[in-house]
Amino acid sequence: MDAGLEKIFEGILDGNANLVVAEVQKALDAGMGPADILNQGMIAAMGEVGRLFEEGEYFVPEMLIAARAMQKGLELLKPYLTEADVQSPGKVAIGTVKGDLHDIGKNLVAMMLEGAAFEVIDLGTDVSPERFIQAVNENGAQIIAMSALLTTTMPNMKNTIEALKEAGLRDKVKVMIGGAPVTQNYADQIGADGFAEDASRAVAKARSLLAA
Ligand code: B1M
Repeated sequence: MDAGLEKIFEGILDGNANLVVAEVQKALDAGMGPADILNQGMIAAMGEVGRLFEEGEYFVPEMLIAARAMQKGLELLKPYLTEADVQSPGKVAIGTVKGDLHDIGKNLVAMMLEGAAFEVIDLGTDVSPERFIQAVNENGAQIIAMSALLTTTMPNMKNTIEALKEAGLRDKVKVMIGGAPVTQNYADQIGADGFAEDASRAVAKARSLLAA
């Protein structure tokens, strides 16, 4: 791995936000592509954090400070992931489903959607089906985008789709889902309109859902 990327990777593992910000800036100044910094440095590091947690070497506090360091790096990267002068393809309400507090992946998807000129309503984490419904009724969201990182919270994606049906809104809005444990198969099972494996595919999926 490139030495700068290695420092970003290690900085996230150590939860050293200052180091991550400094090294992301250095990498950008050196002309490295933002997608490489993101994928090879930052997302790879969060994968390693997950592995260390599974092996009992990291506990929740270590995961938390690693996540904070990642968020700081992402803030710096955000403007570099934006496409200029593109007309808005539509409005997306995004949130992590009820019971789930993981927001790095969700923030990344929101960031990439904004970068592609979508109007994004970020509902945050622990979002109830009722809150998603409100975003359709009151904010005119055309896509509901749900993220889940826990197998125990994935059923709340299905619950939200059921709630949209009960509210008579299912035909008025597209539903897109994603998150580490989520699969295309699960999306088909619960009747979601789309699934995306990562943030850049999420942008392509959102575009195609609105074009359909
Ligand atoms: Co948590 N956690 N965590 N955690 N955490 C996982 C998810 C876990 C897999 C770790 C592990 O065991 N290896 C595990 C879940 C196991 C399971 O469900 N089977 C786990 C657990 C168990 C827990 C707790 C229960 C721990 C505890 O308290 N005992 C607890 C739950 C709290 C809760 O939510 N109620 C918990 C807490 C936390 C922290 C708060 C400490 C922290 C989150 C901080 C934050 O988000 N602000 C945290 C973290 C950091 C992780 C890991 C290490 C990293 C997640 C991450 O940010 N990845 C994670 C391990 C792992 O995933 N390897 C883990 C980087 C991010 C960029 O990827 O979110 O997958 P990801 O997003 C990707 C794609 O999935 C996709 O795009 C992104 C990439 O481009 N994507 C979408 C995401 N959403 C999308 C939506 C779309 C489309 C694509 O369309 C709408």
